[in-house]
Amino acid sequence: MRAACNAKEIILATECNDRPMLRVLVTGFEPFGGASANPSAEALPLLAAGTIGGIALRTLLLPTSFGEAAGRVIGALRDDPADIVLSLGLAGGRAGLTVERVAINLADARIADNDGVQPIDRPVVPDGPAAYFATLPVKAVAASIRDAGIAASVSHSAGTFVCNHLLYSMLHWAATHRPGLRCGFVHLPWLPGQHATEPTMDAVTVARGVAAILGCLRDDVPEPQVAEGALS
Ligand code: PCA
Repeated sequence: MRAACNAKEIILATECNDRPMLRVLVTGFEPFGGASANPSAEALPLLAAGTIGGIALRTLLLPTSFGEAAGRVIGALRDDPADIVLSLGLAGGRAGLTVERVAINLADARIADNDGVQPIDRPVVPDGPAAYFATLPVKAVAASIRDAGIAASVSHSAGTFVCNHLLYSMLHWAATHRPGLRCGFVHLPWLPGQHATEPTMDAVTVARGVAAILGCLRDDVPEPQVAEGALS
């Protein structure tokens, strides 16, 4: 299949030629923990509205549920395969888009999920490896977001709640069932008005950041050899 350029390609209006179409599924989460909104859910319709050059983009809103989220994604991919799953979620307190590098085989929930489930010290996959690395070029992705003028960094912990559970589950499924499928996760700050003192970012800026990520992935930007480690 070839990339189709059209006038609606406003977000990524760069060259769009003979490259094969990259199939990307972007997921977001419903609000959780008593909040009324989730930036990842708010960003999805903005992305769908902006068609992306060279990318066949689909979006999927997921329940914030340990038991449901990964199965929904896997079901969607069985119906209609993708090359990349890029998942989004809220991590209140973070100042920019944080590109997760690692998912760990641990569910240790500080609060219950939207099904009332609160696992403590449970593996995501019994007897699975302790951790997986995300299979996206996380430093290149973070740099592409910053190049768009939006704060971003690499994160070395996706936490131990539903987002980590989803990333681990997807990386495990890819490793065991879909070699070649690449999976990554980006955590987002609060939306404006969601928190009085911690950093916020509006959904349009988030969507612009995601568009920058999609361009980076479409263009196959290699991982730069730059330091982006952290002490914590
Ligand atoms: N953030 C939570 C789960 C859903 C979401 O948006 C997390 O970081 O695990």
